[in-house]
Amino acid sequence: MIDERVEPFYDEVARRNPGEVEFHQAVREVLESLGPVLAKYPEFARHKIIERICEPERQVIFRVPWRDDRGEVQINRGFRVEFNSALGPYKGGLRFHPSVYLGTVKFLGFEQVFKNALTGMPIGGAKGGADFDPKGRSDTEVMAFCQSFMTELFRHLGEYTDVPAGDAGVGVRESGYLFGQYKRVTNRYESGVLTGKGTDWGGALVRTEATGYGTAFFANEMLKAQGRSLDGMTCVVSGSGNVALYAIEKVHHLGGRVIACSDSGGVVVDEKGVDVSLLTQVKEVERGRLRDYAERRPGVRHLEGGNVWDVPCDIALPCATQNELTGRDARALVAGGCTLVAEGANMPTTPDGIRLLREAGVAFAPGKAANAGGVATSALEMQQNASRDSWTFDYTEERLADIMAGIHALCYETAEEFGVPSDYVMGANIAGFLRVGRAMVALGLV
Ligand code: NDP
Ligand code: 2IT
Repeated sequence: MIDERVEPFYDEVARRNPGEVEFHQAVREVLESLGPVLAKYPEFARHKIIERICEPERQVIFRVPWRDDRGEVQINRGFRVEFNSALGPYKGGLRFHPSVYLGTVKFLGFEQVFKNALTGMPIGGAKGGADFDPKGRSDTEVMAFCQSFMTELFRHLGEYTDVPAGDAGVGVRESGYLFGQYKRVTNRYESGVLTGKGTDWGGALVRTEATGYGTAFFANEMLKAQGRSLDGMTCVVSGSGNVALYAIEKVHHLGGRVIACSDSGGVVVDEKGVDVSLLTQVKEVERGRLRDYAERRPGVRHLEGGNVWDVPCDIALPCATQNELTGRDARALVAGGCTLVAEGANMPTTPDGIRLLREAGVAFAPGKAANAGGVATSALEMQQNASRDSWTFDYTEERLADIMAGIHALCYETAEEFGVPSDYVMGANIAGFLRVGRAMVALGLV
């Protein structure tokens, strides 16, 4: 339930941002945690921190014209929402997907502010993207789109200003075309302006793996706090993109077994444990479908249009997209014996889903804590670029594991301090808010 102290702030956000339902949802979830914070620290109300934190510092919307392989002109819409820079330069990914609109980018940017604060690194929050669909597009078309997108976006970026990275639909290929165009139009080899770069041209080792690895580390920390471990656990992961792939790999390293994953076409059930190298070949190298994975691996079932949450498991990691795990799915997970959910995607669980999981006693970690390993490793990439250095895989992975353990401890301890033990939603929202809010008070009315 939303506290009566914060209800008016929510109503105002809904009124000022009509139709942006995902943004309303993300704001509501954070505000629901803040009643006790306002009671304990009246200075936040005096400085109107809640009203200010819900209003992006800057929003850019632009036309992206480009020509496809048939010579036809295409027009897309590009976005960058620079949400908050109290803790550092704006930082957050770019998403290319046909469903992207202002409400998507604002919800992601808002989440990013708190997530980045939880990492403890000097990064503000932002998000961007376009309603461009890379599926079925040739390399030439993707390059034409990226170059046009950056021809506008570059003027808003800079290693001390705003530092994008990838998100759904934007991987190392797109980052290359984006960085190349930035370099060309600015005449600067400014490595730190973009993270998730290729490791041959300034990218950090482990950044590609970091979000998925970090989510598995976080789930393991939650289990440790309960005196358990991933060893011998069965796990279900939604999606089969960047985050899903490396979450699966790390769950296997930590002794668990991922028996199902999905894409927008369906589900594969692979009781022996998903074969990560075959999945990488099919999804990343060939840009194929999960159906193709099932065809090449004996004994694997492909359920066209199936629901991954119907597969009984101990642990569920939603790693595909927002609102993909509903109340109905939460009931199915509980009925199947699931005791832990950690979000690799951003806001994958609906409010109803979260409520049902918590009522059933399922340990639940929100994305802003559990998937923060991606952006944290982006900040490590910025550090390496700034010092013209590059670290080894093992050293960087150790740093990532430490950062995830630190975020877990911060959420856990904050929940205890506010009298809601083991509530990672409250712990993450309150700890993130306190870091950003305190910096905003210190920096004055800007
Ligand atoms: P990718 O584009 O690499 O992969 C997305 C995956 O999700 C694909 O397998 C896609 O299937 C699948 N998917 C999309 N919609 C659905 C759906 N409705 N049902 C089932 N599967 C679906 O994206 P990422 O892995 O990078 O991102 C996934 C999530 O993680 C997003 O919420 C993103 O914001 C979040 N995230 C990403 C980070 C990163 O570093 N990349 C960092 C932190 C969070 P298909 O191929 O069929 O489209
Ligand atoms: O949602 C996210 O945290 C990301 N897509 C990664 C952002 C980043 O800047 O690495």
